[in-house]
Amino acid sequence: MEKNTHMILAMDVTDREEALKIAEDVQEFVDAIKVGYPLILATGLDIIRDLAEFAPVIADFKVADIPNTNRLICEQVFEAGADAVIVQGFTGRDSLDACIEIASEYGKDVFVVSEMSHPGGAEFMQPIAEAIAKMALEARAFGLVAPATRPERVKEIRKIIRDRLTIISPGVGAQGGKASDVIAAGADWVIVGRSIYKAESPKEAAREIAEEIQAELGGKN
Ligand code: O7E
Repeated sequence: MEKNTHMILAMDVTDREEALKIAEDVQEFVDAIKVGYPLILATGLDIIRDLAEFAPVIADFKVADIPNTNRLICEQVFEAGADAVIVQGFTGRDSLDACIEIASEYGKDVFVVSEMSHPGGAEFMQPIAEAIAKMALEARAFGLVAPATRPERVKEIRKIIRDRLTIISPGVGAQGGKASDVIAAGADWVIVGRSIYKAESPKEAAREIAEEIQAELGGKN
């Protein structure tokens, strides 16, 4: 995945035409589009290939099963045209290995969720986030998902993985996180959903966040 704009759009709309229109409008400001259950359940798996015309697609299925089932899910995801898949880390090393094995067969990437961005993410996931980060590092995942709502946690995760894995960070805008803060804390990409797709002009909203990120980086990317 290229790192130009440092932004990923979370496309959680449930209408195919709306999704395609937004993708076309904002493509210059995003490095990837994340799709998950809302859009795929509403429109079907083909939406992955349709959106891949505009940007690489990350399939957010938060895969969390036994190794064999994980393998079967990841095969379907990559056959459908996704460039990366998001998986949970709490199911353990064997389950993660199964996803990474299939991803490497297809030449694709795996992101592992360490700690989620909503308040409840601090209840059960935060205490195990560092262990998940270490496991993802050892298993050679491509990256981790860490919360933009808690930039200090992104910093902690960055210390563990150093520059060997990437970090994608949801929670900017609607959940209260600020793009420049989380980029400064060490995230490679912020994930933004509602602040873009619900804006009167998704394109202008995306432009504004992209400019905020570039100002933070000051040409460092
Ligand atoms: O709050 P929004 O509208 O900007 O959307 C955020 C998106 O990121 C949404 O799709 C949500 O499901 C996802 N997300 C979180 O908000 N918090 C998390 O901890 C994890 C995710 C997620 O996508 O996990 C994989 C990246």
